[in-house]
Amino acid sequence: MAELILHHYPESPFSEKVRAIFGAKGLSWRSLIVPMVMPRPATIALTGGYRRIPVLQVGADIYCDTALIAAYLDDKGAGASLYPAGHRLAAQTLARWIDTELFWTAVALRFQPENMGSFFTDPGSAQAFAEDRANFAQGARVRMHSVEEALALYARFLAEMETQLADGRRYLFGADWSIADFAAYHMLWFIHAGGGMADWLAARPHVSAWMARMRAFGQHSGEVISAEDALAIARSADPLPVDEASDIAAIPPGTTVDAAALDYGVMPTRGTLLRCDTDTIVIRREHTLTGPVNVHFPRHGFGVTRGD
Ligand SMILES: N[C@@H](CCC(=O)N[C@@H](CS)C(=O)NCC(=O)O)C(=O)O
Repeated sequence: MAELILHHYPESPFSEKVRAIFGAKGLSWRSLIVPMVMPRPATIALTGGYRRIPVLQVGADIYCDTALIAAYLDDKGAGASLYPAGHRLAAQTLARWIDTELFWTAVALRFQPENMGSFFTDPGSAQAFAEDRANFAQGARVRMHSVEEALALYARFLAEMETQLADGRRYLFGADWSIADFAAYHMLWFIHAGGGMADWLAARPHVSAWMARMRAFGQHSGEVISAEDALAIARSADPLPVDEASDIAAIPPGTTVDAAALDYGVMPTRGTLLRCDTDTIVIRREHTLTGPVNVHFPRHGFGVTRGD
């Protein structure tokens, strides 16, 4: 397997999910730090437009969205599957709910003035962030949560977690971790990174002990790689072979398509469709900086339309 290169930034919660999976599975990885705001020329050359973070690069294959990144990593490294046979449906469904609904609660809570910690180093970076995210939000179809709604939803979620963990289990669904643990972890990590809600965790000993276990996984940092080296790796690699197929009769393999997230960060990636099935959408594209690359998206939460 080619090296795992994560395009990410330290403050990004979804990146923390992947960093924790790397740590839990004992995977070595390389760290390409991108700025918290655009532009990110190397990463965009590789994805072809998709701008959400993180992105996992493995040679000339680019995996977008942590749901797909986690699925890709599942059979790599050590330890239990992220999708345990007895809890596969429940764990994935909970992870999806956390990554969508609970995310907007986390955003509302983390950006409270008393809970922001050192998220912004200076007023200039706050202004640049606000402008960048206004651009990012164009075309989004999501409902933001008010602080009141977020406080109530988070209190309820923590209470349910505390009850679930009260029998002494190590992880949400038992003795082994699942994707739901990593999804819950990155959201709590984000909410509590500012330090303003520490008493919420202190009041819940089972959640606190679980959080300490999960936090330990995120401590393993990757070896730094430059954007130039990551691009050179893509250029010198061939994308993995793909069995061409499409379950959309009107969009067969070979069609020029746009693939994009359906909720937010909807900037599309244009390329040639290689595969579209219930799991993934795979697009071939080419850029002078990267050579041919295959860009992979999960099917759930993404759409593909004709691009010509
Ligand atoms: N469903 C996506 C969500 C990714 C996401 O929202 N990432 C945030 C950062 S944690 C983002 O891209 N924000 C805008 C940006 O960084 O440009 C995933 O699981 O990867």
